[in-house]
Amino acid sequence: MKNIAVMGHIDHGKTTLISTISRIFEGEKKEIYKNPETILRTETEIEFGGETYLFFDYEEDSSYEENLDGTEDGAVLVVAATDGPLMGTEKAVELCENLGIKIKAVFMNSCEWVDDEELIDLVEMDVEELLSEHGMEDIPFIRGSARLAGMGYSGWEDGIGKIVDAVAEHF
Ligand SMILES: Nc1nc2c(ncn2[C@@H]2O[C@H](COP(=O)(O)OP(=O)(O)OP(=O)(O)O)[C@@H](O)[C@H]2O)c(=O)[nH]1
Ligand SMILES: [Mg+2]
Repeated sequence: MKNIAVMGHIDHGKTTLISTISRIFEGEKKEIYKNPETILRTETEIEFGGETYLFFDYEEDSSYEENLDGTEDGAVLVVAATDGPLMGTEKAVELCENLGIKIKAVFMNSCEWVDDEELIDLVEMDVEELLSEHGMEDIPFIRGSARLAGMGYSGWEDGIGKIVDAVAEHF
């Protein structure tokens, strides 16, 4: 089993992406509660190419520092195309660098809100700059919409497949 942390700024769509991956790849989605009212972690286990992948995220920023230990097999960085990289994005990249977790793909989310592709180009350049400041190069960028893909809009489902492809590469 490969453990893949879904990371990024608050509200950039991490949990939505996990639900969508779960739906498209017929996974088993689970929520782990911190207390009766608060979800700590959402995860889904899927099969792809003869391997099992567990995608998971935490509900609060700080939980990543508390819960990741570097034994994870990779990460997906989620960045809302509408916002670009924010503080939580930077924290995620720093944590991956410090723990030696490889970011296997950057998912540019909420792209349905951005009509102009060139604006997404600019946001991607910001993310690339952030990654290269931390010595990370050549990470695939995938554009999409976790929400629309999750709702079954077929044009958007491809992006989700590309994330899983990128994660599965080079193991
Ligand atoms: N328009 C749009 N909204 C999205 C998309 N993906 C997620 N959202 C919305 O963005 C909000 C935050 O999504 P979450 O998946 O909860 O984000 P998160 O990163 O898990 O947030 P935290 O757990 O609080 O850090 C929700 O209202 C989602 O419905 C998308 O592709 N497009
Ligand atoms: Mg969440």
